[in-house]
Amino acid sequence: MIFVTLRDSTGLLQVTVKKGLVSDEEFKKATEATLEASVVVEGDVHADARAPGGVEVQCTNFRLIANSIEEYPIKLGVGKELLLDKRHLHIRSPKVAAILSIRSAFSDAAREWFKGKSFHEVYCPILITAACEGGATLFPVKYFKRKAFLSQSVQLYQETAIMSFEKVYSIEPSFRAELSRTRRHLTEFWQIEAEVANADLEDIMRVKEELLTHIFSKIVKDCEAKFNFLNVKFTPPKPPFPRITYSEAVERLQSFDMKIEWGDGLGADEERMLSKEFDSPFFIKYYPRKSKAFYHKPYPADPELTLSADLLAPDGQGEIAGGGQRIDDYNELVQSMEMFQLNPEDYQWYLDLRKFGSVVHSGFGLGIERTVQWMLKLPHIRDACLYPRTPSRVYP
Ligand code: NSS
Repeated sequence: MIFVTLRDSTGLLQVTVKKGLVSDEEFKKATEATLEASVVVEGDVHADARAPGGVEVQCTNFRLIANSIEEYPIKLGVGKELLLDKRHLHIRSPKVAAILSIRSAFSDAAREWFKGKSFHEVYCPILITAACEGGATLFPVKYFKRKAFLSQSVQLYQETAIMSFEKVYSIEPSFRAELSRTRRHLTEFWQIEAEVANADLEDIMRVKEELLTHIFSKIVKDCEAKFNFLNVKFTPPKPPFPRITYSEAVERLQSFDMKIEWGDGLGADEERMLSKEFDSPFFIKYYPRKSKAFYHKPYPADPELTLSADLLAPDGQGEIAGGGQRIDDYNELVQSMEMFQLNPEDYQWYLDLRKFGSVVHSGFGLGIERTVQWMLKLPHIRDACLYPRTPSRVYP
């Protein structure tokens, strides 16, 4: 008798191929089948508590469709680099598939929430000419006789679309030529981004909070078996998420003897330290102007600060979403561009939005891989991708 473990999109199934129950020719084929061969099996299903899924199929008809023509390179104990080089094969592993399907459920749940709240999905360009998040991390692309870049965020284009739709969202890739080799940086990642007309900072923080609350509760219900299979316990955090200010964050860090001055950006170490203080995602708001991108609206009561709010996840994960209120005044935006040494000429279309009937508006971007990494306690962000892209990896 031969035991075959069969895998399809629904999971694993144990099959027994017994001499006498199949033809001699079929039995021979079953003995020849190698690891990862593709086969078709017909048979009778029997309950068997020892088998994965609690059932076993006794085969009555066995067809070998295609055998492996070399030894399968992925075996127990192979190193992480080999698994990444062979990612095109490793994604067949039920563990990888479970992570990827939770990620897929994540964007499904987001779409469901946006739809219920009358947001319009917009599809923004990836080939762009003006930086959203600063020139240092732009990927240049030769665009015929011109120079273009890969999008870092669809935000600026979403800001144009709210003038038609008021509430928009997009689920699109972002690219950053960041040489950061950390467990939470990719050069290509996906964001769920939203932009809302007539919404201020507090409004957009609530949108972020409600969206995530919906995603978390929907996923744990719909993907319960996958969480169990991955042996991950995830308890959806309850809103409202705690809110602290940037200045409070700096004071806390200084009280832990971390070397940080008011005005510095919060790096990975600072975020990790702060995120150990909370057991649910939490907001940090009012970041200083110089630590944030040019489009953030200064806080009217203290123009050194911005009407911004990042969302950080606990357990050492750190930032998973960024956003806030945008500058809606033409002159203020031109001044800000100058302050950040950007050329207003490059942003004519973006400035036009402030010339012709500007409105108060706010938005955010949520990193999908970072959030999935946190939910599933993955050691590295690349585990949350079908094909991770990092400074040292664009293959396969
Ligand atoms: O740079 S962000 O903080 N903000 C923006 O791009 C805004 N323009 C979004 C908006 O308001 N529409 O990036 C947003 C999120 C951030 O919180 C992370 O979760 C994720 O995007 N992110 C990354 N994930 C993986 N790798 C890298 N390098 C990365 N950079 C940002």
